[in-house]
Amino acid sequence: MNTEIRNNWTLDEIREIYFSPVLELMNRASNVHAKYNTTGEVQVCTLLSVKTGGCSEDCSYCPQAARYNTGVEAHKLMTYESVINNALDAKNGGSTRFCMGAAWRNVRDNSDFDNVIDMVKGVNAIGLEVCCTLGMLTEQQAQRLKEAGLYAYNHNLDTSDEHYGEIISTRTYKDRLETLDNVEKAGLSVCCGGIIGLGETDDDRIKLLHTLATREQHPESVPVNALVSVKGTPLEGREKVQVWDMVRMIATARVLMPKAMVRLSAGRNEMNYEQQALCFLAGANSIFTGEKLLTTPNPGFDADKEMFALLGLKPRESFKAEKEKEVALT
Ligand code: SAM
Ligand code: DTB
Ligand code: SF4
Repeated sequence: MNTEIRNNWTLDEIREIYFSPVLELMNRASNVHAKYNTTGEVQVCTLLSVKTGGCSEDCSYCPQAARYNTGVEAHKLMTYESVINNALDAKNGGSTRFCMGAAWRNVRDNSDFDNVIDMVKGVNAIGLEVCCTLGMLTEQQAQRLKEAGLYAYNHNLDTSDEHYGEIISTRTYKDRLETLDNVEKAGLSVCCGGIIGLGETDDDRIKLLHTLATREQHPESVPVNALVSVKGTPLEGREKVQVWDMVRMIATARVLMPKAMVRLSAGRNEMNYEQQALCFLAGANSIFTGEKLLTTPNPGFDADKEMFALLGLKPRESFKAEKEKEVALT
């Protein structure tokens, strides 16, 4: 089996992988995972919404868009102290990556951004890998985040270019791709994935994976989210994503992007341990833990500790990729 790292996948090749019988697909993904990564090792990340609600965008899945009545109130940016306290709790709970999210369309060069820069410095000083997801960015803003010690930037493409307009009208796919380029130019790791359950076809999922897997550099991490269908959003009442769809998406991502951290992201609250185990077998090696994602419920540290013990999973240490690079150079 050919398991070299490739950036020239064709849509047909991806279709063949995606549509293969699910157990064969899982087996293939497991083999790729074992070749490139430490199986059974899972990165534990914590999310914190540092600026919640009141967003001007119209992302139809999002409880934080100001135009939908979802019950999520708009808040100001959190204080430095409370962010640092949350980061310390996350570290004590076993997290190694801390991701700060803001309900912004894009970053502006104002005092809020100055404060986020300080938060990045503070969380970095605690020894956590720091990630931010703040909306669209210029190259200069990405550079400032990098200088402050940011490790990764999350910016999802969500779905295919073709389906994007059905989900969001206030920005384009091209806008998202530009931010990803700016993030890369600043030397930050890219965290980029999508959501399933948005009414997309299998081909939309395949096209999203194609866009990610044919980037010159595969994203360092690829979050696979199942839609959390929130009351008041246009996607309220959507059918729950089937676990086999998650498995297919995760396994295909693993085969295409062998070294990426494939993150079993939103949707875990509706999954039992057995279903999550299938996702780990399919090559997922990262989760968000803590009782909340940004605004919706998520399994807490204790439930995840129990699952780790039950499945024999081990949390991945922080900055592991960097440490391995250093060892290789000495
Ligand atoms: N405002 C920034 C942006 O849109 O890039 C950052 C925060 S935004 C909430 C981060 C990501 O969360 C979105 O790109 C989307 O992929 C995911 N997300 C938001 N609402 C979701 C939901 N209801 N279900 C699953 N994923 C969701
Ligand atoms: C990602 O791909 N999923 C996370 C993180 N990146 C920022 C966010 C999920 C949000 C789910 C809805 C909510 O909690 O508001
Ligand atoms: Fe705003 Fe981000 Fe939510 Fe879209 S996903 S409405 S940009 S917070």
